[in-house]
Amino acid sequence: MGLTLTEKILKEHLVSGELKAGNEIGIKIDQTLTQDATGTMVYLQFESMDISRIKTELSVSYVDHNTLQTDYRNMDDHRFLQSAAAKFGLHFSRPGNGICHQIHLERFGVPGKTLLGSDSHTPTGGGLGMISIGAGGLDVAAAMAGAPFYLKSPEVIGVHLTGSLQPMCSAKDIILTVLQLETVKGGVGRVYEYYGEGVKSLSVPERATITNMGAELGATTSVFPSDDETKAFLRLQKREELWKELSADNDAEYCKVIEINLDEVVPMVALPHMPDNVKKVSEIAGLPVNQVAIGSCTNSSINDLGIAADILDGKTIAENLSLGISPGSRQVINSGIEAGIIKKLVSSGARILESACGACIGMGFSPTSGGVTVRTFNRNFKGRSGTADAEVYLVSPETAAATALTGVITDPRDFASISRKDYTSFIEIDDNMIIKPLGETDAAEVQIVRGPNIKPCPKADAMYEKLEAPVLLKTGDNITTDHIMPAGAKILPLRSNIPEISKHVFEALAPEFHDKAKKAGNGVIVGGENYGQGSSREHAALAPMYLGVKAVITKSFARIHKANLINFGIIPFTFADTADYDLISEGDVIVIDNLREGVQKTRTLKAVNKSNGKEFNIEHDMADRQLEIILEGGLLNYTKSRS
Ligand code: MIC
Ligand code: SF4
Repeated sequence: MGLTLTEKILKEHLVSGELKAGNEIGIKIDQTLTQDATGTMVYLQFESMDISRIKTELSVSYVDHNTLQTDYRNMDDHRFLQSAAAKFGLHFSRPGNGICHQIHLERFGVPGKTLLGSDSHTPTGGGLGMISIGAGGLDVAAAMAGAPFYLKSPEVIGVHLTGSLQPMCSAKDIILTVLQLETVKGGVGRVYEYYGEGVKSLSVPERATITNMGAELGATTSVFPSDDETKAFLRLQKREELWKELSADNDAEYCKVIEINLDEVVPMVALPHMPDNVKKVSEIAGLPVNQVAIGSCTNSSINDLGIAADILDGKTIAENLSLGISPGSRQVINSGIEAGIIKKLVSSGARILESACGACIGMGFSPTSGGVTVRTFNRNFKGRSGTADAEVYLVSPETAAATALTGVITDPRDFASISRKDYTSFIEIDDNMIIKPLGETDAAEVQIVRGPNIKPCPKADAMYEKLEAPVLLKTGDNITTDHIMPAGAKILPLRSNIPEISKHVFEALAPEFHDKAKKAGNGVIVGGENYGQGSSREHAALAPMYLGVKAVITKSFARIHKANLINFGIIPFTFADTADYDLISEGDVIVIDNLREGVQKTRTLKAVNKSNGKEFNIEHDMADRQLEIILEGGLLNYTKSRS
């Protein structure tokens, strides 16, 4: 039987385990990326591993999230990251250079390689034919130290593309269509592999839009073949020598195949407050809009901005709204200036924001109270825009631009019929904002710069013999890491300071959480399905651990968050019978008598709700390696005790 492309790349990087869906495998990681909001913890953790230099082929530290700099803290983090990169042998992408995923695609991604990133949208690299996976920071630190990355061997879903996109329809509409079919938890434990005739009609940045937002499926990653389009993209980036052809075997078997005829794809929109709450744009056309934002790591290539500019050309945006543009990289800005795209955008009334995450993560450009904002981004979780009661709609650049002109949600096909032009000939390569790694001797002299807001990463306790702890919070389904550990302009500057950031855990959902946890000294969280979806931020495990959370019991978990919980010594249990979720209320005391012995001996443990006397079974599916990690109180303790 032939192999899928995913299997081929995984096989080539396999270090341990058997490539059989569900088994734990270890893979060699060729490249890593971090961004500043997760990066400070990564390098603090790497530093505590006492390894002088990274062991990967290439690692890049980007600054793109915390660039608002309302006080000293963000820039202190940037300086820490720059000095850590110099010390440990990384490339450093300076603030202003752009968003990590866009730059990595342009300047560093290589077909057939593995990339691990401390950001959930690392799968953007799948557009180039890489296996690119998002993970918690500690896993990325371990990979930089030369350790394999461990994951459940995924099932591979085939997405068979035929036909080609019609004018005013775009790659964003393809991934929104997939999200409508598969939902935000449909991809857990799976890789989405795109293939078929339709692939040829999509450029690498269009493919990257699809693999980027594949993160919203909960998928391990998404991947495209490496073909002539990939070669052309690498040629433009003056990196053609790194190209190689890659595809699945003709007789490869997928666990399921999704058929998409691109001729039939129409403009789609994700409604508040989930990326899978998808409808056709035509179904909600006419809804008044207060704000439009174009850009982010999902849709900010030169041709994305180009089509928006061509739609807006010579016109003025509607009076009732404001339009913001966040270009993906300096390369995009510069080529946009050369191509006249930026002039068209500015003339239409657009506000050019920094080439950074910005509005996508509530770092500025927050919408009006109760406002409707239409964005080309990838997440529309409640409150993420920085305005608690805003309604965020996710669309393509075509729909966003047409909407900006009419002031109401508009099907771009009703507005005009403009085909995407190819502006890539305006691209010029300039890496002067990427600082190259120092040689070993010079690196040894570097002193790491640490501002007063940078505090050490706390460690968890080894696992207790018995657990007796109150339920600090009971949540519903699809809780995101934005709910657990919010971002935004106020909280993001605290990412290097766990004692301070922990004051904001569950702030919007349960403002009393921090005080309650502190008072109780230990605790349990009870959750529904797909608990911890979204961002890879390990702070969503680290800060609850700091507050004494010992276990999370849910109906099911999202992949990255579950791994983060284990890395920080919190046990992820699921209900053996999901109906038992109803037996528990907030404030009840849960007792697990033989916790330490139990998790080692069996996958199913008995728990008692001391408050109502009811017994129920809970399960774990930790691999042996993960069990050892959890018994020792997390990956840092585990790594230390073995070095
Ligand atoms: C996001 O899009 O949610 C983020 C902000 O990029 C996060 C990383 C973080 O929280 O720092 C992600 O996607 O992992
Ligand atoms: Fe940045 Fe938004 Fe992309 Fe996350 S999703 S990396 S916040 S642009």
